[in-house]
Amino acid sequence: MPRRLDPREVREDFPIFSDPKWRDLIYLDNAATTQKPRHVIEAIADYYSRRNANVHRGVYELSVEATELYERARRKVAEFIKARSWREIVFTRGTTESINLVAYSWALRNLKRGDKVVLTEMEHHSNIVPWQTVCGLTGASLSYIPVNEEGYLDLSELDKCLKGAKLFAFTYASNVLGTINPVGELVKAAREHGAVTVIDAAQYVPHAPVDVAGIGCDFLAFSGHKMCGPMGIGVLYGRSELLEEMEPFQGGGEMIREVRLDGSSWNEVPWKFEAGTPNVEGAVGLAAAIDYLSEFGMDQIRSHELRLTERALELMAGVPKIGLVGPENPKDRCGLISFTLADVHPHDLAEFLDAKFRIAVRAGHHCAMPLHTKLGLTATTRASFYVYNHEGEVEVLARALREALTYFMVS
Ligand code: 7TS
Repeated sequence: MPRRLDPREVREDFPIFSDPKWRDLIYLDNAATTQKPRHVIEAIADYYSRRNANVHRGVYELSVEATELYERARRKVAEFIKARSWREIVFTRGTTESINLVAYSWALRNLKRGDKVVLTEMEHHSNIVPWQTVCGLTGASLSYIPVNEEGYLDLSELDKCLKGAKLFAFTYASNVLGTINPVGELVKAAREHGAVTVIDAAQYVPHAPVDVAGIGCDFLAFSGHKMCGPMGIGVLYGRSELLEEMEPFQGGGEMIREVRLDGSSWNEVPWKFEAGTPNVEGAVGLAAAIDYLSEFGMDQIRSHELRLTERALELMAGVPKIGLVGPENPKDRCGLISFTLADVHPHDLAEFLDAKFRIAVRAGHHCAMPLHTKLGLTATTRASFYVYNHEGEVEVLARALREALTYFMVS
């Protein structure tokens, strides 16, 4: 039986919320990073207190134990996203590094002048810039699936857009619009055109069940720190066949089988892609985070966030002069809402919410400048939810926004 998700009880699992300074904090910046439960913090402390050694090299018991912890974490991740094998899981520093790995190890070596890379207009910079760099180096061209007025991808010309594409990279869920994209349909279309697919799942894996084998994508990236895990650890899922044929991303220790003065050969997948001493603490913390989220089950987490999003959209829609961004239907969104309020600058609004109501939200372009340009905005304010947020907090947010109108003398 999964543990019942009562957000007020969940909050007690997170030491930061019992710190006297932050007890009344309404933390609504979960799309940037989440807070960490005791379970994760203790797993990391335990690793350094009782298990710390370098991995894959020692023959002594402590190193063998550390290696087991690291590799067990990999198996847990594989199970969590339903990969066919743990060999398809590469540990990285985060989503950004995972995407760069594909850009440099796959795209740089497989693209040539005249080839086509397709992205969407709703991408985070980390799913734009690496492709711009690789296209610049190879002479491949870059095009974008447009976003429509309602905040969805305009798929009316999907087939035309994908014609001749070698690679199609897109986000599972937008960190600004909240839109959840129909990834199954996108992968299917890409496969029909023979394009390799890369999914940026930074805003989805933490919030709902994911089945990479079912989706059929070639690559999928996410970060540990957005799902209760520590910073500096992330995952690249890669389909075995592709990982096998790819060249390494970085060179150094760990990723080699043999080094001679006249050349080297590579270790097996996935270690071929993990040069140097890995982030063992990060992997251990990520495994603890998966255990923690699995207590509730990802279906329950999704339902909880959907309820909160529905309530927030309903309350926020009633605030005068608010401009809500993204799909109207909460079911098509992950648990985040970006908005504008009259002509109040998002940074001023975020400061007001923090100073007067202890509400932490993000303000700015959220590393999605092209999307903001498309929306005709320079910045938005964003509230994003997780397991410890409850309806009472959403109600305070809506009230605070009304008060902001008075404070900033919006007539
Ligand atoms: N892709 C998406 C969709 C994201 O939202 C983010 C981080 C990244 C990639 C990069 O993840 P990283 O862990 O490698 O940094 N997004 C945000 C955000 O929305 N606010 O702060 C970070």
